[in-house]
Amino acid sequence: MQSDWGYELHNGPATWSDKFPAAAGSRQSPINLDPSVAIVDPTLNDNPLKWDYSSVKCTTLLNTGHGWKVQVSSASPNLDGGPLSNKYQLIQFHCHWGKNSETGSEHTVAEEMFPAEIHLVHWNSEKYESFEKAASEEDGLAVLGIFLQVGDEHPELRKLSDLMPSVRYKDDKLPLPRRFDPATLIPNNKAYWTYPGSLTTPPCYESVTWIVFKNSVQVSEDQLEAFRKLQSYCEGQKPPGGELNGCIVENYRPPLPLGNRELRTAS
Ligand code: 1SD
Ligand code: ZN
Repeated sequence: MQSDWGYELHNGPATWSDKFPAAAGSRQSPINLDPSVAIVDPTLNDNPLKWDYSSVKCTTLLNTGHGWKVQVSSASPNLDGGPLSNKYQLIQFHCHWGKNSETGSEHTVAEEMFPAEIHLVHWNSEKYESFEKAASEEDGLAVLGIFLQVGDEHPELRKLSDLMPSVRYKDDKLPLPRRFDPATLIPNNKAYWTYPGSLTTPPCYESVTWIVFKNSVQVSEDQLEAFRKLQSYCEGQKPPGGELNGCIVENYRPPLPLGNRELRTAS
């Protein structure tokens, strides 16, 4: 079955608020991260942002029809500090990318796009019972955003990019055969921007504390090409046509206004 939203003209970001009213709100994501409007808030370092994924198991690689996603099992919280007042737990990570390396990221930096952006999605497991309950609460989710830049191959990500042909079609999934460490997706320099925002896909709930790293990590053009070969329809079905012709590319939402929100950085 085709999803009722996507990234083409007829079902793309400009149409989402017809079916998902939150998409028209004033706390939406992504945004342009403009260094000249960021407020320097040294108190973000009073209790530094920290993560520990040592007990996390990355279980399944899935083609959602909108991208690839890795499902994670984790018994305890693994992210806290920085802008967060509670402890959060990793549930999944996924990626957004373009049709070529000129486009792809959701957040922009001084209006510049990166070729891709990874999202590590966490839920507030100290305050809420489940991801589902947390997903629509104002302090329910925390997402770490990481920009990908074209350069050297990312050796850990290769464990996923090599598997893309096995999840070519929507709903294809695969247990991950080798241990994957999500911490390798985070740049060595931990500087970040943070602001209150939303899911960047329907239902666009305004529930996310965004933490986007200033430094990017490198991936090879071949690794991005492997992502671009994924298809948005199920195996055996006819490609849906439309301008993307069933290819999962351009799966990013363009930036929305910051409005009267604060964009903060520690230094
Ligand atoms: O796009 C993802 C979506 O796939 C889903 O994972 C959601 C969390 O339920 O998060 C959004 S995003 O805001 O992390 N892009
Ligand atoms: Zn995302």
